[in-house]
Amino acid sequence: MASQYKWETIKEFEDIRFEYCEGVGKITINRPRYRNAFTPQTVQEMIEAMDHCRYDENIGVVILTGEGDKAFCSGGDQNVKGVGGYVGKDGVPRLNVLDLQKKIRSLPKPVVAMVNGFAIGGGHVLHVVCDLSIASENAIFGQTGPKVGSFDGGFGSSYLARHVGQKKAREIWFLCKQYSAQEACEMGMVNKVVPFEELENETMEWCKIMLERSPLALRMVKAGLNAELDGQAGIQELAGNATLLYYFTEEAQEGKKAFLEKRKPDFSKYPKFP
Ligand code: S0N
Repeated sequence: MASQYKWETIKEFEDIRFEYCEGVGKITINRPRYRNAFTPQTVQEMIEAMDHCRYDENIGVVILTGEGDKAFCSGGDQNVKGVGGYVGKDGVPRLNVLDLQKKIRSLPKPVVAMVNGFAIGGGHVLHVVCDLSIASENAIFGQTGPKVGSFDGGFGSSYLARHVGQKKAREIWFLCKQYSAQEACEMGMVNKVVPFEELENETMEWCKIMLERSPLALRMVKAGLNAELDGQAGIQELAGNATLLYYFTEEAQEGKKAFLEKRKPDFSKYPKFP
């Protein structure tokens, strides 16, 4: 896909490309030889890039995608799957993709899955946890767990069911069938389907619109939508955002000032809204 955007490398990695353009951070899984399957190292690199996106004030929206026109991501690399998880270069088995899922979910900025081919297994779960999914017409979606000796009973099941409903989520997991981009869109787990050549342009158009919106409003609404499903962890995030906003008020400043000035705080002048 020829890009009309001038992507600048933020940091060099082995398994991913991490780039920036016009307020957007783009993370591309760069293992096309394995249909962009992830190893513990790939995941670790994505975690580092997501963390960068969190702290970089120039980045307002993040795109997650895969290299080439064959796959977004085909899940865990079966070549390094050992007993107890995916074995990294250090010989330790891990399932660190769960940490990546949590990073995507709690990043206080929208994350868009730009699905350019197969989104399968743990790769399917990655698009599920992204805030929005834009797919090319050649994209194919599905879970393989019960066929290949794995499953994701966390976000990969419960959050998927929120998108497509319980019956359909069970079908996706129990039968391990593959679905076209159009079917995925009709099910409610993809926002838009476009020809492959238009995928990046369309995704960037969506990103540009979000970049024009209030970042705090986007942050709060993402936290609110997550909170309903994420129990105490979701409430913690939403409440943390409320605290952030409270810190901006004079009323909160008065509490701190009074402590430092060794006097009683005077909150009497602050409004008690109905
Ligand atoms: C993606 C598929 C459908 C593509 O088929 P296609 O186009 O016919 O290509 P192939 O010839 O099959 O593949 C080309 C080459 O790429 C290699 N390859 C493909 N996928 C993988 C992979 N996942 N790991 C390693 N190699 C892969 C092929 O082997 C082939 O190589 P050569 O040329 O040497 O033969 C098709 O490839 C496919 O079905 N792939 C496997 C999909 C799969 O089952 N993935 C693993 C699913 N499991 C997980 O992701 C585990 C993690 C997980 O589920 C989980 C568990 C708990 C909590 C969270 C998670 C989570 O991940 O979220």
